[in-house]
Amino acid sequence: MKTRITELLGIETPIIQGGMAWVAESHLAAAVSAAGGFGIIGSATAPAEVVAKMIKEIKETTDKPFGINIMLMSPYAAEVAALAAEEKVAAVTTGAGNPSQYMKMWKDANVKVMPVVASVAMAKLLERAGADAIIAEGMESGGHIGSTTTMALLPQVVDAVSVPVIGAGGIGDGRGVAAAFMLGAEAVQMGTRFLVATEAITHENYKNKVIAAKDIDSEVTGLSTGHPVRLLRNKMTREYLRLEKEGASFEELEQMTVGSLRNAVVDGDVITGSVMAGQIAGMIKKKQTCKEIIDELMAETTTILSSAPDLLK
Ligand code: TUI
Repeated sequence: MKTRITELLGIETPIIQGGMAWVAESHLAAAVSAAGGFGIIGSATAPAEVVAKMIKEIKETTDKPFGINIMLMSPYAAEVAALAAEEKVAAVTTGAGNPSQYMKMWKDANVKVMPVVASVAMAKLLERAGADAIIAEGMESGGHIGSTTTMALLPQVVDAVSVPVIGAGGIGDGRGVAAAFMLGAEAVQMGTRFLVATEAITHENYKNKVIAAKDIDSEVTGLSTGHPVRLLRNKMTREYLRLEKEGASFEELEQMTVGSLRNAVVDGDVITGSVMAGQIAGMIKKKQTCKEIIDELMAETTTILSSAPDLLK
């Protein structure tokens, strides 16, 4: 498939891996890029030196293009943003905020900029600021989310901007990829499907919890504090939601989750840790390599798109 996004990034398949905190390190990103997609290092709250090491590792593994996700709430966002420009990575994606202040630095270094947005207003603002593409992420996603679904958000963002749009949130297989294309997307970004990839360093307990999840097994915490986060239900989410209902303060709630994502991803604590995952977790049944995932997605997508005219018969 050839779209403005595959051309912009120099990739073979329009599949971008989400920049998942703690999960999206060099092994996963390299495997996705090597398989023809676009791998992304999720810098999350890591300092620049840690991200620099991951960039070095990925460059030693593959010559294919890859990107860096910058989580704008990180205390290290500015130094990682500068590192992305110095290293001239193919593209940066940003999340959880407005990256306008870094835009000139990235453009000057010829780094493509693809901010994640959860609203039309932010998409328009960032197109004006120079974004090369927009990632429209619906609330079906895992982690930090907005409040609109992919089905509703994606076509509205496509109508509002002229740069190419990438659909994200709730896409788990080729049916979801084809649907995103029908809504006007020129690529998709997927996180949850890659959480369980063979190459992902995600702890086996975490992978097994995603595989065991059913359709209704995610919860959204933090709605009362303005920081909504989607995770799979466990002891931590039950306790968090109970405290939230009782009117606990932001600080008290924050205290509960400090280090909890690392505890789940790295140490496998899926009981009191944060098991971030999207609503399509219920569709994920097995662990596969990134190449198997990408090949399967593209085979399903092309079958669906080429049989679409049958619907008119
Ligand atoms: O960023 C994400 N997903 C994430 S970041 C993350 S790390 C984290 N860890 C613990 C607690 C909270 C976060 C886990 N998952 N997705 C991209 C995304 N960006 N979704 C929504 C947005 C967004 C929201 C508001 C983008 C821009 C925005 O603008 C608000 C403003 O006016 O600045």
